[in-house]
Amino acid sequence: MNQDDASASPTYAGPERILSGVQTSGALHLGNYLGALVKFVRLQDQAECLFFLADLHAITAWQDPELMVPQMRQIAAAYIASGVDPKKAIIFPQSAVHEHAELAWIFNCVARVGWLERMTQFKDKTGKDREGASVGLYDYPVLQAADILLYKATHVPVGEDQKQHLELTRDIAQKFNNDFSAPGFFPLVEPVIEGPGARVMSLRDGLSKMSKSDPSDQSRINLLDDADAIAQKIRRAKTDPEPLPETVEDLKGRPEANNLVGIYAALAGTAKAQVLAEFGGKGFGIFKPALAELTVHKIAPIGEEMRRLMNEPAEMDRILLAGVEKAQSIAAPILAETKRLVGFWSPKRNA
Ligand code: AQP
Repeated sequence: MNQDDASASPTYAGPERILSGVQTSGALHLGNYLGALVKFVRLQDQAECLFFLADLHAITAWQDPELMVPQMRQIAAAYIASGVDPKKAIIFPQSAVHEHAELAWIFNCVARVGWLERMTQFKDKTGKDREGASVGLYDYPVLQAADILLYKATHVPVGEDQKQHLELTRDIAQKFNNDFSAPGFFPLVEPVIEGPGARVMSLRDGLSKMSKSDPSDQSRINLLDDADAIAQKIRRAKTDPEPLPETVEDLKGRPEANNLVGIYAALAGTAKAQVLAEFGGKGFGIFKPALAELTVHKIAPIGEEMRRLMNEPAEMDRILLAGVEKAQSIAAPILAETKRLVGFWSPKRNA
């Protein structure tokens, strides 16, 4: 990343800052790892990074109160076990920084209902039960905009499914800047979405996203799966009867093959074409064991390290508390300035 990347917002003159988060709504899977966590690790050396634990987002669907803290610590453990270094990046639970919810309310009054009506993730997640969904689930992308703009983040590493939400964040920033005559106050955020891990699909259906909420555990590789479970899920992954093609073009119309080749490429840090140069013409009887070996090699140690960290809650909480303090020191002045622009009373200013 270089300074030119910030040119998406020509009048924003602040520093580059990277922010992302993962919902604390269940065990993380390979899609979260490849779509988000590996990018966190890469980006932590390039700019100031904030990686939060999205517990306010998690409660848009029912969460057992007893499990909220263990689930949050589990996601923090996943960040650290994947290579996020708390000395380099700020890691914190979203709900511990109250400014997120406060800015979200202001943005609720900036965003338009028509914008939210177009969000496809809400439609995908609610299906036919729109009436029974929480208002929070509908409003989720506005809270996401607040998460990002509270820190004036310029870049957000996410999977492809979040692209539309980031466009909404840009719309909110632009409308706020215009409405309150504050050009460049909020930056126009850039998504960081690239590579074969940007959209990992279910192991049972190459047309559906790998997801925590899929009722079938066989559809995903969890970061806490042990080596045997990982190998077994890959062995049982849905495929077609043809051998792998020689070219990426020929993966079209073969969603399961395309997904497995994409997973291999993402884990190996290479391109699909490279994978096909090695495995093109070979059957899944050869490819699946190679993929299983690579996945076990990359993922099983992360699960082991997560288990170790989850057994050290005091150490985890020390990291999280330090993260909250750092996050709040950035967020509080930005929220105060936002409130001043909106015209709210402040004891310091209006005395
Ligand atoms: N299948 C995926 N492929 C690539 N990236 C993915 N992400 C999620 N699924 C995939 C990315 O992981 C980050 C954290 O996601 P999240 O947990 O905050 O929300 P989500 O996108 O709703 O994740 P899930 O697993 O699909 O959860 P449920 O089932 O609860 O909806 C994001 O960067 C996301 O892009």
